[in-house]
Amino acid sequence: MNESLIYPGVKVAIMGLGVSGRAAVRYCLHCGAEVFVSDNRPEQLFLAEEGEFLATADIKWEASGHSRQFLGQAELLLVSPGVNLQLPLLKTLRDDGVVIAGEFAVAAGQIDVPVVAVSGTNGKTTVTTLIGKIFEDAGKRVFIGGNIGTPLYEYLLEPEDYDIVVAEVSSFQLESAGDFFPDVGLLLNISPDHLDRHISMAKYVQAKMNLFVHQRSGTVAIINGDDLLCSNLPPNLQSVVRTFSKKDGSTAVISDNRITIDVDGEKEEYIFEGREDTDQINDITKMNYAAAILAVRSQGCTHLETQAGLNSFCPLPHRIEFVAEVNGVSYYNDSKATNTGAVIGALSQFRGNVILLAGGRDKGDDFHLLKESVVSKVKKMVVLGEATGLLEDALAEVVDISPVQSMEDAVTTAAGNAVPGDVVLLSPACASFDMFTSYGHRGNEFKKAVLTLQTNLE
Ligand code: UMA
Repeated sequence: MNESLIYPGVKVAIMGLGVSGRAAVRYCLHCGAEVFVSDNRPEQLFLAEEGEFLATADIKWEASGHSRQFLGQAELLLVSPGVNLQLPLLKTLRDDGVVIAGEFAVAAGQIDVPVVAVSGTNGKTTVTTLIGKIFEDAGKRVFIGGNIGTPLYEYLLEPEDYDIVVAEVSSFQLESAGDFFPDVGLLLNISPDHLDRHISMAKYVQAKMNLFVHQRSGTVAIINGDDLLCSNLPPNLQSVVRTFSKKDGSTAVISDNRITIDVDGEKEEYIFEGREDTDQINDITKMNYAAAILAVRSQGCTHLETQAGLNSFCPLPHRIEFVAEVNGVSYYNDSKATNTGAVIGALSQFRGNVILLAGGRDKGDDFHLLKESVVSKVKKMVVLGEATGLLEDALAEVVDISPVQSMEDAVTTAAGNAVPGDVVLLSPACASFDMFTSYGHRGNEFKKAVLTLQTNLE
């Protein structure tokens, strides 16, 4: 354990009072710190949304923006994941001597059990959940947290005894993670995402590599051996590197319906089955499973425990999720695909004849990256939301595109253009916040529209 950054009397400012910020406040107060909260929501909205929480916490606060005067009172500034570290104010505060840190820098150093941390552009939540489940089924007491939704501070606030922590960690969290290092770090894949925040791919990759930079000897780095960006590891790595890949010679090798791993020279096999209309259990899922297998096997789970956990794992909703077959057309909800890499991955799982529903809020992605997959798999696109124009600019020359105003329209337009054997796939390549509260909300609205269509046609 590291020395705690939070101790009695230390002045801590918390920037952003969301899920992470509220847990940070509770943890800092628990440790006896003096707490200042600063949030950029207009004061009225801030009070309406946070009034109840503020009434329970003895803190000073400012809203409607962040000021040097208020934040400068602190010795330590805890930034929420959504705070852009490039804000000029943060540089000023740093120059003023304020130490800036995030959830992982503060909390992970205080965790006294092994930490398995999962990052990557796509698949993080699935792999975090799967690893947690395998450990739990094997009898371990597991804390699952981080970007998945339960801030790591909660681990420190809960009196329960855990055996292991499994944390999902985003590039935002890795930017402010200080010298955090996981006992096992997994990097599943890297493709363009959040470029509105990271500005360049180089900076995004650099943030992801923070997962490994501070690892010590005896720790493990698990990376996607088929992803060049993941393989470009930082120099002087202290951890043992294990790879999962479709190539022979990797620690975990993925082939048709099995994953073979190398355990000290011995081969160990894991076998799967899946739906027939995608390529059995899809390749993306197999890569995720391979990463999870390497992680749990490195932390004491047996072959049998691992296979049992995999067998009983139910894939999470909104990820290439089969919804229904209506008039011979299969409908899939992949609302979690909020970047081009995820859409390319999803399309690769279908043989063709896809009607693709896409659009939403652009995150700085380059939609031209979809061209090749769209040409080979997509017969028509239906687009909605703020990114409609950008999608049309990038793809109208290679595919017929119909813009629509609502999810219901999207589904009926897709249905009107589909023939038996086609696949209608919601895989948006964008965030959902222009029209929905979350990707889950968007996926549920899609499913609702498909089920309405089914009812109307029956
Ligand atoms: N805020 C400010 N100033 C800023 C930015 C934000 O005051 O400059 C305020 C806003 O009023 C906002 C509040 O901060 O209401 C929320 O902060 P936040 O955006 O950091 O979000 P949290 O609610 O604290 O949730 C964060 C993660 N959110 C983001 O990274 C955007 C959650 O990941 C995570 O589950 C949670 O901490 C616990 O660790 C969500 C996410 O979308 C699921 N992550 C991205 C992804 O998965 O792609 C990275």
